[in-house]
Amino acid sequence: MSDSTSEVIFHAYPQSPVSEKVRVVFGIKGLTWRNVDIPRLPPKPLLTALTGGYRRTPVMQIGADIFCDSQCIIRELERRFPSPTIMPTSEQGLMWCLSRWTDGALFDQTVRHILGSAGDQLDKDFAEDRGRLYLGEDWTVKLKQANATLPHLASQMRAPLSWLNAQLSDGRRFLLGSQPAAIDAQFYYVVWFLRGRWADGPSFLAEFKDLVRWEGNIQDIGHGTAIDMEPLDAISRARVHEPAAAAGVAAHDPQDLSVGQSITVQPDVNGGEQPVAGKLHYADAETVVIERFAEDVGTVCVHFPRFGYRIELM
Ligand SMILES: N[C@@H](CCC(=O)N[C@@H](CS)C(=O)NCC(=O)O)C(=O)O
Repeated sequence: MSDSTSEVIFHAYPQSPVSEKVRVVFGIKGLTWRNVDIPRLPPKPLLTALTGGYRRTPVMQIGADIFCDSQCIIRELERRFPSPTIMPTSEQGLMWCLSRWTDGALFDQTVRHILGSAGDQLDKDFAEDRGRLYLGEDWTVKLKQANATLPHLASQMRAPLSWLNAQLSDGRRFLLGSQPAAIDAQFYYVVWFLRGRWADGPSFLAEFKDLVRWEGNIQDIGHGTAIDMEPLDAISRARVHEPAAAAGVAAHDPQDLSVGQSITVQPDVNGGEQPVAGKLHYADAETVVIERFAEDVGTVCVHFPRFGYRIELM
């Protein structure tokens, strides 16, 4: 078990598909981690105290460093716990590019499919929150459209599933061969979401025999070892530590950023989300880190991916 400086604290709720992706990575790496349960719906004051306003799930904390977005979380896990690797082949660059598609277009399509198929059965508050977050201001119209075009949405899902099934049809255990990789987790969570939350998911997926075998192989990996933690203990943990993130801006920054600038960071989509404000601490092609101070958490560094996020100068 790691000490309190390096212990991985994971803020999530069990039904969250994006969190399932990270839990699979915990499993591949055989990690012991602390699980903080967060609410499924805002407000989430004990989470946003740490992030400065970012409300999505999951968030990872290590001491006073807060990692937002599974892209950033997975990269940090690979950096801190390189063995066993989640990049077992030489195609790392291509795998990161492909994962931007699984987490972007493919995940969005799955969300539309699942929300659309649930239609009027969705809890009102949940529909309002997720509708606005994922479908935009005219979410009620988009939800009705999705509900009216479910066979089309299923056809859009069937093509990538058939490609995955073909990839696995030589009997390999995982997408890249005998070793599980990040890309397995990055596809698996979408399939997990579809199977678990779309009433027709299990019968739809039954067509893809090798894919179903692969789902079993991923489930066998497990989630590592989770030990529950109280949200207030996570906040105290941040307060008693200093952030470990390095400071600096890598060369060729397209926004000409510099350390200490006042900036905001937010997902680059129209989700109605609160930007996170603070001082720029670090930026390179993949990552941006904001430093912020608040009474309850002290000084924290909040890490975001650069891809998919918008930085604005204040
Ligand atoms: N790009 C983000 C997406 C995160 C995301 O949209 N997560 C969903 C849950 S699986 C979410 O935040 N839903 C709203 C919420 O939990 O408040 C990531 O990879 O972490």
